[in-house]
Order: sequence, then C-alpha cells, then structure tokens
Amino acid sequence: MKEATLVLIKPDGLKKSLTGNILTRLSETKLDISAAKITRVTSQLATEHYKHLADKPFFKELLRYIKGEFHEKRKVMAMVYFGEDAIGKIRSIAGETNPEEADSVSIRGQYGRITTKGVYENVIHASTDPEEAEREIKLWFEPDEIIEDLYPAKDIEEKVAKRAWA
Ligand code: DAT
Ligand code: MG
Repeated sequence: MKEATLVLIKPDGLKKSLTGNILTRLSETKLDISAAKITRVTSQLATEHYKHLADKPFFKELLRYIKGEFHEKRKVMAMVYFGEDAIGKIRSIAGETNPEEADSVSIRGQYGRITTKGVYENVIHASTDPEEAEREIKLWFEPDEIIEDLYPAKDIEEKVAKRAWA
C-alpha cells in the first residue's frame, strides 16, 4: 500500500554536513519526495511533535536538541516521503532509536551518537506508523506544500498577517 511518512534531518545532521549523505541513503528506498523544506523549530512545534514523550526524564533535553540549541544550526530539514511501504522502508534504513544499538550500516548507526549528557543525537526522525505519520505530516506541512493529495483538505478564507517580498 502506498503511504506517506515524515522525515526530519535533525540539527546535528545539518551541522555535520550530512544532508547529502542522508538523502543519498534515503534514495535507496526509491520512494518519492512529496514535500521538503528547511524550517525553524519553535518550542510549540517541538513540544507538539514529541508530546507523547512529555513524561520522560529526557524530554527537556530532547526539545533543546530538536530546536537546535546544541548545534549552531537552529533548523531542521522536513520532508514527506511517499510510496509503497514508505514508513517501514524509511524506519528500516534509519535504524534503531538508540544510535549505539542501531545497525552500523543504518543512518543512525553510521552517523548518530549519544552525548555525555545522554542525549540521543540520532540525526533523523522517521514516523513509526500511519497514524503517527498523518499527525506529524499535518503538524509540519500545510496541504499546499505537499505534491500529493494525502489527506482530506478544505478551502478556507483567512486573513493572516504574513511577510511578503518588498
Ligand atoms: P524514534 O525517534 O526512533 O521514533 P522515540 O519516538 O521513542 O524514537 O523517541 C523520540 C526521540 O527521543 C528519539 O529519536 C531520541 C529520544 N530518545 C528516545 N529514547 C531515549 C532515551 N532513552 N534517552 C535519550 N533520548 C531518547
Ligand atoms: Mg518516534
């Protein structure tokens, strides 16, 4: 079944100039990239993204990490990969959560580390199941930023203050 999954290249991945290497590894899946952007991670976005981990002892440090506070690059690269078994294929190439336990040829095994403070710097995020993927994709992207019609969307009239080219 064709499905979509959210991938983030985390601040350590960007800081260590791993973007190209990671994209090359992900291209082994032969999946399509349906959306991509470089974006800042606000406290609100970080908290919402990791809300299921709010009771964990590492939660505060996790938020600081994803916001880029440990790296000079206060940004992440967010992407939607789409295709047959996209979630499983990306998770498999990403490797296990703990980068020290991840298969050494997986992305996390190759490039991740655990800091002396115990933060898992595992360079990428990947959704784990279709429900999580839908929640995360809707959190990180607007419907028009994605090239596929993944989920139902509606037209709304909204007057918002935004920046425009001067
Ligand atoms: P995953 O990112 O593999 O889906 P997760 O959703 O359980 O794993 O956790 C989200 C992130 O939180 C993970 O990428 C790294 C961090 N994390 C998880 N378990 C941790 C632990 N025991 N100690 C420190 N960080 C942890
Ligand atoms: Mg997870």
